[in-house]
Amino acid sequence: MVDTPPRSKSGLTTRDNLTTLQTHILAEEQKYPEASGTFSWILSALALSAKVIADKMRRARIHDVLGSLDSDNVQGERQQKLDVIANEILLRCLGTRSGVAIVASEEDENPTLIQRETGGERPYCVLFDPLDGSSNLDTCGTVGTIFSILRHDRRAQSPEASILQKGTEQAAAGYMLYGSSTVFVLTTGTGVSMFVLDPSIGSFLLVQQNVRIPAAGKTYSVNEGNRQSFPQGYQRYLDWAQSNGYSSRYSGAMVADVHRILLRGGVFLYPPTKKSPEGKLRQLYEVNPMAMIIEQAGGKAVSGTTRVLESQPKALHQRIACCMGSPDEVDHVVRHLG
Ligand code: AHM
Ligand code: MG
Repeated sequence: MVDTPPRSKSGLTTRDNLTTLQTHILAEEQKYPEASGTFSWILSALALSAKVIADKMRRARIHDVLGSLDSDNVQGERQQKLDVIANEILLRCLGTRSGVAIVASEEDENPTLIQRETGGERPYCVLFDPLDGSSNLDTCGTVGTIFSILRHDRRAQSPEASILQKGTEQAAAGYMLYGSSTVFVLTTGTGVSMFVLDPSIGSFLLVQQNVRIPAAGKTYSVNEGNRQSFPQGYQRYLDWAQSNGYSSRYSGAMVADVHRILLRGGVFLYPPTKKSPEGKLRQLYEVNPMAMIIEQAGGKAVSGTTRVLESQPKALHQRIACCMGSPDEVDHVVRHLG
C-alpha cells in the first residue's frame, strides 16, 4: 500500500516542502566543502534582476517604456527601451557582487571588467542576453533573459579573451521566462531545476527538480518565412516533417520556444540563412546556455552536425546556427543534412 501523507487544508502534503531558489543553491553548495558561497551570491543577483525586470515589464505601457529607441546595438539591431532598462538592471545587480570579475551583454560592444582580483575567491564571468525576443514586447508577447556563467581565466590577456570559452566550460546556465508566470530555469551541471516566482512573497519556488525533456515530440519551431534561404538539408527536413504530421510553433523568442520544447518535446532551429550565413543567434549568451540546459535535461544541441557546446567561439558577439531539443527530433534533422 502506498504511504500517502496527510493533506493540509491548503491542499499541500507534508512532503511538499517549500524550497526557494536561494535555499536550493545553498543546499547544492553544501555538497561541495570547498565552495565559497560566491555562486550563491551571483544567482541571487540574477534572481533579483529577474524580479525587477518582470515588474518593469508588467507596468511598461503605463510607464511608457514600450517601443524602440532611436539607437541600434553593436549588432546593428534597433534597441527597445526595455532592452536598455533590463541591461542596466542586470549590470547594477551583478556589479556589486564580489564573485563577479567580468560581465558581458548582448547590448554592449565590449565586456565590462568589474574586478581583476577578488581575494582568494575564484571569480566568475557572467554573460547575458538581457531581453531575448524583445520585439514581442509591444504586443504583450513572451520574452526572457538568458545567462551563462564561466570561470574567470586570470591568465587571459583581455576580458574578451577570458570569455571565449567553449560551452562545455560553462559552470552554470539558465534563463528567466516572463510569461503568464515568471519562470527561472537553472543548471549547474547536475540536471535542470525549475522555479516559479510567487509574486505574493517575492520568491522563486522550486516546482520541478531534474527536469527531463521528452525523447520525441512532433513539433518544430523555426521561422519558416526564411525557408527558401535555408540550406537544402533543412528544407528536406521540413518536407519530411510536414508529410509526417508535425506541428509548427514559433513565438519569435527563443526562450519561450525552447521552454515549450523542454517541457513538451520537439525541436527548435535557427539555421543559416542568406542574410545570416552563420545563423542569427549569438553563441556565448544565447545558444550555449540554452544548449547546456537542453543537454542537462537529456536532449541534444547541434550546429550543423557538430555538438554546439564543443564549438570554439572566436568573438563575444559570434553568431552560430543551431538545432536543439528532444534527442530523436534532433537526430531527424541531422540525418537530412548529409
Ligand atoms: P534578440 O535577442 O535580439 O531578441 O534576437 C533573438 C531572437 C530569438 O529570441 C528568436 O528566436 C529570434 O531572434 C527570432 O528571429 P527571427 O525574427 O529572425 O525569426
Ligand atoms: Mg536574444
